[in-house]
Parts: sequence; C-alpha cells; structure tokens
Amino acid sequence: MTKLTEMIGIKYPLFQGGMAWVADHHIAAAVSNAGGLGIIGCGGADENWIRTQIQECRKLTDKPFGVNVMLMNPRAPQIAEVLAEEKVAVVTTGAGSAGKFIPMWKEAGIIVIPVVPSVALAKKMEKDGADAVIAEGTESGGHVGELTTMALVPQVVDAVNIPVIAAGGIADGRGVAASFMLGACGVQCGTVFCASEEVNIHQNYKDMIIKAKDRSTQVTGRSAGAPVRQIKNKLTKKFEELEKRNASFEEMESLGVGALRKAVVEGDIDNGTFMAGQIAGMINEIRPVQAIIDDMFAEANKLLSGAGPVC
Ligand code: TUI
Repeated sequence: MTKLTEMIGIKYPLFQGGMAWVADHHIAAAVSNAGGLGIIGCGGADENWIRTQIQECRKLTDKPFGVNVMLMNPRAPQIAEVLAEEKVAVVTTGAGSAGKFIPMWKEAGIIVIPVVPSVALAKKMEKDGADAVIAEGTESGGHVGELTTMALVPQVVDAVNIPVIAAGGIADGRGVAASFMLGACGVQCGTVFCASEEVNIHQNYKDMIIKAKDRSTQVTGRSAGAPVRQIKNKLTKKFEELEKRNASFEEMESLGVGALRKAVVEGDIDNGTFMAGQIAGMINEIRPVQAIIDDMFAEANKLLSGAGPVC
C-alpha cells in the first residue's frame, strides 16, 4: 500500500503508460484486472474513438482505469470534455501543460496526474491542482524530455508535496524498488507491456522489443523540438540524415506522419516508428500481464523488505 494505491483504489502502485496507438482498451483492461492501473492512450485519435474505447474497457473490467491525453493532439480540448462527461477514474497527460483542463476534470471528480519532464512543470502542475505527477525520464519510449529518471525523480520528490510516480527505464522489481528508494510512491511502465500477450499490436513490434539490446533505441527529432525515442531501423537513419542537415520541424514531421501506425498496425520494420524505452534490452520474452506485474512486485517486496518505510 502506498499513497497512490489508496488514492486510486488499486492493488499495485503501477500504471501502464498510455502509449499512442498501442494502449487500447485490451491492454488497459488487462492491467487493471491484474491490479495495476491500465491507461488508454488517446495519441492523435479523436473524441469518438476515445469514447468507444472507454465504453469497451468498462465491459472488460470493473476496476479503475485511466486515459492519457497527448496534449499536442489538436483535438485535445474536445477529448478533455469527453473525459469529463464519461467521468473516467484517472486522467494522465503528456507532451504539454495540462493546466487549462484541470479545473474541468477536478469538477467531474477525476484524479488528474500529468507527466512531467522537469521540476518546473511539476511545481506548476501542483499549483494548478494536480493530484500527483509522473516524473518521466529520458529512458522512456516515445516523446521524451532530457533528464534521466535517476536525476529527475528525487528532484521532483523534493520540489512538490503531492505523490510522485517514477517512469522511464522500469521493467522489473529492481526498477520498482529503486524508484521507491528515490522517493516515488509508484511506477509507470510502458515498454514491458508492449511485450505482453494481451497487447493488441503487430507481432513484429513485439519481436523488435524482444530482439532489442541496451543500445538499440535512439532519440530522433531533438533538433526539431520533437524528441522521440524509438528502436533503430531504416527510418531512424533517414531521421538522422535530416537532422544532420538541420531540416525543419515540418520536414521531420512529414517523415514521421503515419509511421507509428505503420509500426503498430502493419508491423512495417523499415518504415515504422517502433517507440520503446532503453529498458527494451532487458525484456526477452512475451508474458501475460498478470505474471509481469505479480513478479515485479514480488521481487520489489523482497528487495525492499528491511528497507523500512519508504513512502
Ligand atoms: O507523451 C509522452 N510520450 C509520448 S506521446 C507520443 S505520441 C507522438 N507521436 C508522434 C510524435 C510525437 C508524439 C508518444 N510518446 N510522454 C509524456 C511526456 N511528456 N514526456 C515528456 C513530456 C513533456 C514534455 C514537455 C511534458 C510537458 C512538456 O512541457 C512543455 C511545456 O509546455 O511546458
């Protein structure tokens, strides 16, 4: 039990990252049924898709689940309203500042937990009324900040009085235990759930994660202000060439458009964006969600026994 499990009413202090295109109602319901908090990722989808996903998820689980809003999505305001109408248990946000939506979500009784890549944004989110923050290190897959989990989490813990959840580079009990030692009250994991039986993605995506080694991911698009960590392939080579000649955000964007769908839906090994965190190198098999989570916390509890109260 931590402040987080009490706040949300879940068994394990674990969130599944709301990964665009990857995190639909199947994986969200599986994680919630296994005792964590499953999260549906809106990515670039529209409000009709998300409403259906919420309804389908409710058919598969009676446990709390969340929805992640990617704030770069031009339809974020419409999605924000649907989430308030549907009164989902938890909203997480990414890739921007959630401030203007927080009052509406709080009024609907929703627990609001933004992802933050910095102390400054964590403090702003606390001031704007967030219930907790997810401090996400650059080890993560997808859209990333600059600080590592090891450096970011304790600095955010010191800066705010709300619970902090650690994310980035966590996929087993050692990562969970380390996060607690840094002062976090819970963890968010993404990549490990891309290697689960229940996740609804192309087999090639799962295979890419299983085959990945420690140095298999890279961040593209930093120079254009759109840093995304993904598994190296022919597409990342093309991104590299564009970056070398200081291509514009628009050029980078046009190469990236549709590439996540190509990875998740088509399994296009050469032209897809296979977003994954640095911890992919440690993930070597496809496993059921329940086993992933149970083993993670059995190991963490063993490591932390005798460590005294940590959160
Ligand atoms: O959002 C994520 N990860 C994501 S979103 C995504 S969808 C996408 N698809 C194609 C291109 C780009 C994105 C894939 N992965 N993680 C949470 C996160 N948020 N990481 C970093 C941030 C962040 C960055 C800056 C949050 C706030 C922020 O603040 C800027 C500001 O306005 O202060």
